Amino acid sequence: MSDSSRREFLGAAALVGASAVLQGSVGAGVGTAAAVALSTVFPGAVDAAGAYQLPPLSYPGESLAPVIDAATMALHHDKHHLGYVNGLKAAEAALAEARTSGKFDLIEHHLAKAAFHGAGHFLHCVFWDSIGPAGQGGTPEGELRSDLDKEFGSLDSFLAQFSAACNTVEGSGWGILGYSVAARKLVVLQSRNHQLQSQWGILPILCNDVWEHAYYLTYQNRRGDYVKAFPQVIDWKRVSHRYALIKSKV
Ligand code: MN3
Repeated sequence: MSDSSRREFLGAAALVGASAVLQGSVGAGVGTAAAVALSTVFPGAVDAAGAYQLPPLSYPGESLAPVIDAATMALHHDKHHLGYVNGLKAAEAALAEARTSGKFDLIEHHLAKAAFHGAGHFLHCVFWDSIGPAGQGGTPEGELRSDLDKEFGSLDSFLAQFSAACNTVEGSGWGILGYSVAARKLVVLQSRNHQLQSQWGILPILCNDVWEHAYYLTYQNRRGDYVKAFPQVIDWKRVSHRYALIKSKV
């Protein structure tokens, strides 16, 4: 993929903030440097050669129970997320073909597909890297701890805002703790579906998937119960590490 088409895709996926991190590395094509840069923000999103991949989980799927049951983890990761990876690859291939044909209605169609599957792929990469074995996630560390205190007053106050975002997003969507590259501060926001983000220039640090497939087997329609239990599976060590890494680069 060329430099310009990759930037165009990132914009289409409403993840334009990532370009601040990626600039300077994607010019050489999709190589190791680009893969490393992309994986800083979206862990495991691409393999060493830069191809989109389903990132392997770094913990047993059953270790998040009872907050997230094993069957939900397996279906969510192995089926739902894989669908986004395959959908993104297919959309990009179709988009390249449509561009050479100059059929603008087709380009628009496949851009929408790329936005949907691409945003789904990238946010799920952050999601898997935000969670871990139940009750073992510790507390925010280092710069993340001090910045959460600065922006929200306390960890409890942040969690209250984050949970409210997760509970009130309409339909399917996400609650996201993000880093605003321009404002240089942490923000809580919502994203409906994947691609309808309420703010641009934000790099996701921690996110919770509140599509029904993320919790329905255990919680059925009780999204609030899932959201309330979710902090028990946040892996603060990994989230804090990613935040420090991102902040050092943008
Ligand atoms: Mn999902």
